[in-house]
Order: sequence, then C-alpha cells, then structure tokens
Amino acid sequence: MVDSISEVLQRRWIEDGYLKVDSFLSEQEVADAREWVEEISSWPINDDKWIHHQEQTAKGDVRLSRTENFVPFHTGMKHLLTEGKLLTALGQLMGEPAVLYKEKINYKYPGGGGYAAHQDAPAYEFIKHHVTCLVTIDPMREDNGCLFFSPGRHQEGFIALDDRGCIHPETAASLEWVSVPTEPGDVLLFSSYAPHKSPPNGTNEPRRAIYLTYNALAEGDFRQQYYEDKRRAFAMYKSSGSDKAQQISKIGHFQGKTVTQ
Ligand SMILES: O=C(O)CCC(=O)C(=O)O
Repeated sequence: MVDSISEVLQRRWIEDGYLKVDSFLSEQEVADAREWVEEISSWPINDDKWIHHQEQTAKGDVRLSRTENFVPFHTGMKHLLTEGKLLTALGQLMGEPAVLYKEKINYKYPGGGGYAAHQDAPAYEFIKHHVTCLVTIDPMREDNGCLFFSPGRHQEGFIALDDRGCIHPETAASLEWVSVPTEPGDVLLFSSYAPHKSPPNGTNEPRRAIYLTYNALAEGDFRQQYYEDKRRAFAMYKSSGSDKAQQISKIGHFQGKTVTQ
C-alpha cells in the first residue's frame, strides 16, 4: 500500500503519459471497492439518476458494459473518489489540487467488447487536460482485456482523429503498443491525450475496473455540466435516429454490441 507517488514514478509519468502504481490500495480498500461495484451493478437499469449501459456479449447474454454517475448515490464511492489518498495522488501528479470530472465502472464481463485505439480528450469537453485513474478490481491481463498504451505519444495533442473521434486505424497500426497488466489494488494513471486501446474479454471471468477522471480544481468543477451535456447529446442522438445512439461515449471507441432501452 502506498500513500504518495515518488519522484522516480513522477518522471516516468511525464515521459510515458501513463503510470502504473502497484498496490496503491490496501486489501481492505479493494475488498470494499469490489463490494461497492457489485452493489452498483445491481441497481435497476431504468433510472434517471445513474447511467447504466448494456451490451450483448460474444457469449450471447445481455450484461452491463458500463455504469456512470454513481458518486452522488453511493457514500463509500464518494469518499474513495473525492477525498483521501486518491485525490492527493492526483493532485501530486498534476502539481495542483484536483477535482473529480467524471466516474465510471467498466465491467467487461466474459465476451464483453474491447475499445478501439483512442485518446480520451475528444470526449472530455469544457477543459483541455484531464488525468484518469483506473482502479483495478479484477486482475487485468491481455486475455481478459487489459489496457495497451503507446508510450510518449501523449505529447502530440490529438492524433489522426477519424470520424468516430478515435485514432485512425492506419495510424493506430503504426504506433508502438505496450500492454499494461494490473492486479487488484494497482492503479493506472493516464493523461487524456495518452493513446490507449483494449481487447475483448476472452475469458470466463469479469474484468471490472473503476475509472476516475480528474481535472485541475483551479479550472473549475465541471462534473455536473459533463453529465447534463452527455444526457442531452444522447437524447438527441436517439430522437434523430443517429448511429451515435449505439455509442457509450461521445466518441465511437466501444467495439461491443450496445443494447439500448
Ligand atoms: O475498460 C477498457 O477496457 C478500456 C476503456 C477505455 O479506454 C475507455 O473507457 O475510454
């Protein structure tokens, strides 16, 4: 268990645009977080408070792919994500106090879809720079869909955005990709400009992770605005019959088969 990020790790962060910190959470903290993820995943689908997304997995069943906007409805998650050592570590990496911009759980159940090569920045509007912290709930490996990064390429701004808002497949194929497996309790921090992707889950166990995105507090608190904007955009995609209604984000990175209500 660690409470802060050493200077060596901070240098690696600056060079690569992502950073894995082993055993950042204690066994008890991970056990609590896993229990909370299970609780949240049992909340009803049709509710205008949190946002559940579903997919039809390659195994043929309909499962949650993602849940967003759960912090206002879960006290434990609220404490873990908005105060204490996670917030402190984020502030350390940013060099100034941080504030939560958005949060999500990606479940990637057996047969759950992967994500095309992308940067998060095109989907995270209102301000330019964000840092995301992935909290590992289940072991993440190449066979169950861990993340792959392209080291150092976060320094290049937007990279070859295609009409989905992802990295154009030809450019993506020319990048160097490094897989970053993680264990429960490890955290993986990455810049919103860090190119990343992940394969589907080819195993029989879930691969769950919590993703917390932060921005510099000095730039303002945009969390509510982010979710209001996202709900408005998706209501419009649906009412206009746009293909974008099948996405789970404003960018079309999710490669699973979305099930809409
Ligand atoms: O959970 C994953 O496999 C990748 C998720 C991702 O890249 C995203 O949600 O932007």
